[in-house]
Amino acid sequence: MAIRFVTGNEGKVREARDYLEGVEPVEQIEYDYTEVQSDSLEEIAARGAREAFAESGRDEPILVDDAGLFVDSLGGFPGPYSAYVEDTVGVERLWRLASEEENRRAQFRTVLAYVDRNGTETFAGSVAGTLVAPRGEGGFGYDPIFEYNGRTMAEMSTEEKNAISHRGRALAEFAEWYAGREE
Ligand code: ITT
Ligand code: NA
Repeated sequence: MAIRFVTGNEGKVREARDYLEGVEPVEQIEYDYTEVQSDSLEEIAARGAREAFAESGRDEPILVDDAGLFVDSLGGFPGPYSAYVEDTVGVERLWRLASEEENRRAQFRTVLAYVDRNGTETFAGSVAGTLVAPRGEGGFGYDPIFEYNGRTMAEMSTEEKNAISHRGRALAEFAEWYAGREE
């Protein structure tokens, strides 16, 4: 059964489709679930997915992805507030702020929440990298300033990014569980 991915972010959909090709079709739907004020990506994703599943009144599985960039020198900021910070401050200015610190380490983290009639499952993925001045045209969001093994995530194809990214790792966990689940 097609998985309905609740997100307004085309980049997330592209990555999920690329990863889950041959597993299950991914359909993007827009639903404005309540984004609870929480420091926990897990809680935000799980509550959003449950709400979307219940509100839809349909027996079709729902997937939600809540992600963030956690900058070491900024005490994990912007973390769960990454979308808000991208919209207000912007990626370039966040880089300038981080560049004033000697420690340029950061993590991307994501939690995928999957809900169907049997309940909720969550899958987390993270990747550590280094913040750099923006480079590359691919990816989305903070990808141009996040370097992993010499390349920014915006310098990688979708497949290359999925092979090492937070989302790719969470999708791998999800796909493994999904293949073995009992319906
Ligand atoms: P939805 O909530 O509609 O899924 P969103 O873009 O608002 O989309 P989040 O709430 O998860 O997503 O916000 C995460 C923020 O981190 C947002 O600014 C994204 O652009 C950014 N982000 C998430 N995953 C990323 C990735 O793989 N690479 C770069 N930036 C990413
Ligand atoms: Na969001």
